[in-house]
Amino acid sequence: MNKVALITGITGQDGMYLAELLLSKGYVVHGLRRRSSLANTARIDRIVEEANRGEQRMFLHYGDLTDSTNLVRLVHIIRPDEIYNLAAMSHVHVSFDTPEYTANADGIGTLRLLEAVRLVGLTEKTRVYQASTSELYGLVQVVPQSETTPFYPRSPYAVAKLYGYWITVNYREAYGMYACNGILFNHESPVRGETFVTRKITRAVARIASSLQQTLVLGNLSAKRDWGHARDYVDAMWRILQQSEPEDYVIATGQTTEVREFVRLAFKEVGIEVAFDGEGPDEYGYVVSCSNSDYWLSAGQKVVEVNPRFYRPTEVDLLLGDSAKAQSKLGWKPASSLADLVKEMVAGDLEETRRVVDLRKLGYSVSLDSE
Ligand code: NDP
Ligand code: GDR
Repeated sequence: MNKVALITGITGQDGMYLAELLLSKGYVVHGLRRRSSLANTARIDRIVEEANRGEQRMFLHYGDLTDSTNLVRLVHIIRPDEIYNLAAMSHVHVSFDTPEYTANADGIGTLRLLEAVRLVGLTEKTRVYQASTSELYGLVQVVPQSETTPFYPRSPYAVAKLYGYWITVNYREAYGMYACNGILFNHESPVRGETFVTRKITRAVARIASSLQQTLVLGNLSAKRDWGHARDYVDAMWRILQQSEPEDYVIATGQTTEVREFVRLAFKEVGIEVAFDGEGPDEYGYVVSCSNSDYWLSAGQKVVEVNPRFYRPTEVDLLLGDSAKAQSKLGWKPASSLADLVKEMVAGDLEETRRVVDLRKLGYSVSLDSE
């Protein structure tokens, strides 16, 4: 019998990679999608189509983590072997504007899902993965951060996820459920949401190189993140649910990089050398040299600006994970390097940019969204 999985957040970055992975392992995959006025399934349309060419192996259901009766009904109908709770309002900066909704979806939403499993009587059958986060460490006291490092959340998002973390532990201890937290550090890909910093940077690099954008406007350039590839990280999620005992795991690369350095690496991919000058809001990035004759950038040209509107009221300055436990118990390690990741992301955005340029050459009016 094929295993049955339910993925909440299937239309997001990780949902896409996880659905692909589970289908490749023979699972039947059910996904929770939100109703929206415009289609929100762009990331998974191809996967759904391929999965359902013969016998149907992928199913999408309307629902929302703020709607418990819907979750109970779906868990009752699907009776999943595994649930991956990836749905969340996942943007740290936005959570300062929508703190109550974030708490509802990311914190109580996790409870609703666990409670659905319990109410339907599936505590012995269904294994639950909770998408916990390195943001829990927040105001970091210990470097690197592992499963035993104390938490100090620094945003409404992280505080909501703290509740999600502990309610998962509590359902494991109280009801003997196989429920686990993956404490994942930042992971990115060409389908990363456009307002997270890596994708914002790679998209801007492609557009600036193609003369579709003048400058990249960012916030705190000194923040340091442990960035991995989403494809590697969904593999860790799956492994976490295949063990004999339910436990929590840190998933990270063990390398940390400044936002400023990510910018430099991304521009380097298109042959543009960038340097930085100034400090705080007065800092800017400028072109030192451009070795690609396709691009019309000249030395001294300003390509990066800092605007405090992208600063957060409370920031997480430094994240660096220690995934030794996952490496020894799950046999997991990241396959992609940061250099591979930057290359793949810039290539993806260049392709998108070329499409826009080509359409404009044909006389079509194509508008570009921006942050
Ligand atoms: P995305 O923002 O790309 O995807 C989030 C998903 O959740 C989308 O499918 C979104 O739907 C859905 N969603 C949002 N709110 C609700 C809701 N109220 N009810 C149902 N679905 C909802 O996130 P990622 O794929 O990057 O991350 C997956 C999970 O992992 C998230 O929980 C995130 O907080 C967590 N995480 C992510 C890390 C990362 O670096 N990527 C690191 C650590 C943890 P829609 O498409 O309609 O918006
Ligand atoms: P993060 O990711 O907050 O770590 O949360 P994000 O890419 O948003 O920020 C990373 C760092 O970059 C700094 N930064 C900017 N960030 C954004 N978004 N936009 C900017 O213009 C900008 N300029 C500088 C930020 O201040 C921050 O320090 C991500 C999400 O995926 C969470 O859901 C997940 O839990 C954590 O990673 C681990």
